[in-house]
Amino acid sequence: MECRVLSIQSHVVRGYVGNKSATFPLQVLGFEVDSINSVQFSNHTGYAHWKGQVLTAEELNVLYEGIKLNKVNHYDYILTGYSRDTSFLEMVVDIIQELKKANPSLVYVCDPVMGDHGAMVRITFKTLKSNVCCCVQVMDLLHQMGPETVVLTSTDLPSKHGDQFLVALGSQKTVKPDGTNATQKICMDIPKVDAVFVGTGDLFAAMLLAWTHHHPRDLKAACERTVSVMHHVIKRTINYANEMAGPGKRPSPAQLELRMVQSKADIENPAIVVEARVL
Ligand code: PLP
Ligand code: PXL
Repeated sequence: MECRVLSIQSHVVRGYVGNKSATFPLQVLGFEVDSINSVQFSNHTGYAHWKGQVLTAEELNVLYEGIKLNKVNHYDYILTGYSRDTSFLEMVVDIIQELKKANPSLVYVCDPVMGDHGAMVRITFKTLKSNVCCCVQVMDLLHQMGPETVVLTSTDLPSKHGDQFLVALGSQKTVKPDGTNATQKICMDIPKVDAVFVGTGDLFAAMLLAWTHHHPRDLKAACERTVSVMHHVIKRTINYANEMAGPGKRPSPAQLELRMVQSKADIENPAIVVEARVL
């Protein structure tokens, strides 16, 4: 069965963030990807210079109207990431509501890009993220707001393997055959890599979409595959970046662009390198 994703994210000419980070890996895994570019920039904003254009809410609506007039507005998934303004997000909400009418089983995969929010949110969130009970409560609260699956990609929880590991948590609500609810909560210790990558959050969201599609009732399996893809791509990227930078030098943003094309085989069939624990 064909599976079609509408991905509304950034486009960059050079490098891999937003749609550039999501489209290729989803296509490699067999998904049809229709992409709307919320911005078109020369490169991501972590470089010394960046230039480009921003799609307005009205322009987004025009593109959607075209899709709708041709009656091809049938999607299985919608994926959104980094967005710059409220009116654009409000238009995204309108589109999701229309798409849900066309396909009630549409799944919305939302990357809220929490790290980019204001200092107040970040301070509050940092406190919450360092306590496992708080994290579990946050995930339950998010479930109550609608999402069946919640993943916290980077917490400040201490790992039992030491400070070289990042702890990620996930929670999935499913309905059992007898009609009652079940929740699977999982925890992962991910080896840290000492560099700042950009576009990894976008790749994570795309891979979570793909692997929850293939393992719809098994968050453990979906997260293990997602995190393993991340690990292989990041390892390949840091090895290449360090080689390009030379001994003792820190790689530049250009050298740290994700090695996406080179990671095709790992995306298709990731060797599992991180095992998730069921809580
Ligand atoms: N942390 C910070 C400080 C950020 O600015 C961002 C995104 O821009 C993130 C985290 C992204 O989080 P993740 O990639 O875990 O979704
Ligand atoms: O990965 C998030 C992202 C998305 N879009 C643009 C960005 C970034 C991160 O820097 O610059 C344009």
